[in-house]
Amino acid sequence: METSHTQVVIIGAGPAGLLLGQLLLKQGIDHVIVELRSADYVRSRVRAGVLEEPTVRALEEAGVSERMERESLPMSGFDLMWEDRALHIDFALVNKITRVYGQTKITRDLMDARNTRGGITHYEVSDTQVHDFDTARPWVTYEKDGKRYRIDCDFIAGCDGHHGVSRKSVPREQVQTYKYAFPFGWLAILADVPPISEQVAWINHIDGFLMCSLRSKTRSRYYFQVPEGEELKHWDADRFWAEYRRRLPESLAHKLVAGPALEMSITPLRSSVSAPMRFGRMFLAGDAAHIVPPTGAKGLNMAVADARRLYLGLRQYYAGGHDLGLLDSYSDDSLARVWKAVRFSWWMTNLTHRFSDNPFNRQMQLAELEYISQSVAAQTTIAENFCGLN
Ligand code: RFL
Repeated sequence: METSHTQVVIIGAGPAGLLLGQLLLKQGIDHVIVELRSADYVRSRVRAGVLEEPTVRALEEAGVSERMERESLPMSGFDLMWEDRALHIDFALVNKITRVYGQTKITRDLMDARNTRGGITHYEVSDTQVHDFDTARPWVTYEKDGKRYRIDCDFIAGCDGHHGVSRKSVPREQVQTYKYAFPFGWLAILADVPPISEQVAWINHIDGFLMCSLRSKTRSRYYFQVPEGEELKHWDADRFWAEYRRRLPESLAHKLVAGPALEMSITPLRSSVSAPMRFGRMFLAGDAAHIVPPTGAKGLNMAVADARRLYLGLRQYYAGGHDLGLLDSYSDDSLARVWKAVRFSWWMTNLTHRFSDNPFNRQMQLAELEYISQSVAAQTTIAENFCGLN
């Protein structure tokens, strides 16, 4: 087995791992990323697209904001629609804006910057294992091209997503996982058609939620609610457009431009939080520690916030005195923020989706939407949560 040493091993080259790597590179902290998939696969994965202000700032700090500043679209609010009603939630209420910029582009910007600076990433590894993370000398092993490798390190950053190996390697009695599964999912389409509107819209339709989103002025991302267990093989682009148009409010339906699907997927809506987020010398960040339904546009932003907090802890440690202060508080501080984002995502999902045939539930939603439309305080709360809490 070939053995090497570094300061930090990052498992996973998603946004959390790549951003952490980029911040460590800038700080001159030695590290290696190991990634299950190929570079091409990681580069082309389609997912999130709304960036909160702290995420924009973190990308600036990492030195990867140039293209984002040029190509992202400012999002100064969003539309909440139900029946024949439309309410604009204006982020000016909290004096903030967010930005629309695809996760695919962030990934590409981070990978390009990493290549330029000569950061080491081992793609297409298999059988990643974490060892002795409860001691001061953790190590990671993996296989690549039929050969086994060992990397000794000071810290392990588990940035390997919801199905990764880091969290699963922790003895069961040391981790508590809080889970909630919504009884539905989202069917998504990505298409090179002009968006219905530059305002992202969350629409409560009696037959189920739909969202109009966008990635640029020429690329649209649309979703609607489908029952739990729905299979992608039953859907093609034509069927998607027909159902989407049927659920759209009249004011938007006539603007819908259909086109071939670049990508279609079904995402189950779930929340899961694992606590703590630190196990000795191994730290979990991003989806490895928590997932949320995409309704609140939080998943990517939470991954970025964790990665930055972990970076601050590692920077303090390597600043000279091996001070563990910020690393010791990483889990508690992160979870305090995580739970608020989980709550907001859960609440937005409850407000906008069809849950049952019981008409009482719909009346509760309509009453809440009516209240929000009349209350600046309620709209401010939504804007404050959407733009990101610390
Ligand atoms: P990622 O992006 O899942 O990256 C984890 C990386 O770890 C790798 N990996 C391993 N590497 C080495 N060894 C192993 N054993 C490994 N196991 C896994 C994986 O290949 C991968 O490259 O986690 P990260 O970095 O924490 O980033 C989180 C975000 O990607 C995620 O929260 C969001 O994309 C969630 N999400 C959305 N969030 C939003 O805010 N808005 C959205 O519209 C939105 N849409 C989505 C989404 C997530 C989706 N997935 C995961 C089902 C749509 C989809 C389809």
